[in-house]
Amino acid sequence: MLHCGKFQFDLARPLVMGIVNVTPDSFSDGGRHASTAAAIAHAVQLLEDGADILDVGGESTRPGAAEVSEQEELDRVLPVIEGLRGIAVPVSIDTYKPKVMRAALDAGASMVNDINALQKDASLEAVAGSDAAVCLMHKQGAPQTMQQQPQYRDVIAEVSEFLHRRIAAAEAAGIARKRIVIDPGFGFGKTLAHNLDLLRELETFCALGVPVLAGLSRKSMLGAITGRDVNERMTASVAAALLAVQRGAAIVRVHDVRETVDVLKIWNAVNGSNK
Ligand code: YH5
Repeated sequence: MLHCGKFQFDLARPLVMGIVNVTPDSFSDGGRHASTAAAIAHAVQLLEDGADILDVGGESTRPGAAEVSEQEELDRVLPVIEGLRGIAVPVSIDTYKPKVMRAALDAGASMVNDINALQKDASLEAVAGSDAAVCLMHKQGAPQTMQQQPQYRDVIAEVSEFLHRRIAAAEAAGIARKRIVIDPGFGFGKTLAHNLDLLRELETFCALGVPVLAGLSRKSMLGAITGRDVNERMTASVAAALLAVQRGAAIVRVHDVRETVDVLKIWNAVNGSNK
């Protein structure tokens, strides 16, 4: 069971979280109508494609990406979240900034996707004071430098221990277990070998007793394996999503919602669900 504001999922079948990136406006008129409208239109398309959750983000956390100011991030995401108010699925806010979390929750978001796993007290408080769900993700290092030299004694044990501690911290802050999702954070301070270990052993994280989210879509590890550029990784991405679901993922975070939904329909059919 996952409790997400006014929404509830029984998790009888895997869920697809569609990625909605709000890119900076390239027009120089000072307005934001174009980027806001484009993001809302993309979100509506992903809904039509079968997304169960929409993850709205205003700052890229790809390796090496520049940080965005709090005001800039708010200016990007708030009009989109407001524009999606009343949509049929939960809207998730992809941010590690507590003020952006609060503003997004006030504007109607039902989930917080925090790559920093609520390690800031103000983030814990922002989520605790709502009835939203939260995704607690593992990363090693900061996005700017995390891919320089990722090192682990035992990647599975270390990520698992971290997520276990963050579940405990969230529960201690008043966030009920039924609101918590965990994520090993593919690509966030991990080599290809680490990422493959995490995917192979995903069931270890499922054993922590809360739903597991897997974000593999278009990531560099798929490029490293296939030799394909970021815009040619759809097939590899849906294969990776299916493997994650097969190993127990409850939610997959993807760009290619339509294709992933088709693949998971096959998985659902074979696994006896008729939804
Ligand atoms: C995630 O795994 N990832 S942002 C690099 C790419 C393609 C995509 C080089 N936010 C996750 O999607 N939140 C991001 O090509 C996330 N889990 C959760 N919970 C990075 C991303 C990407 C990076």
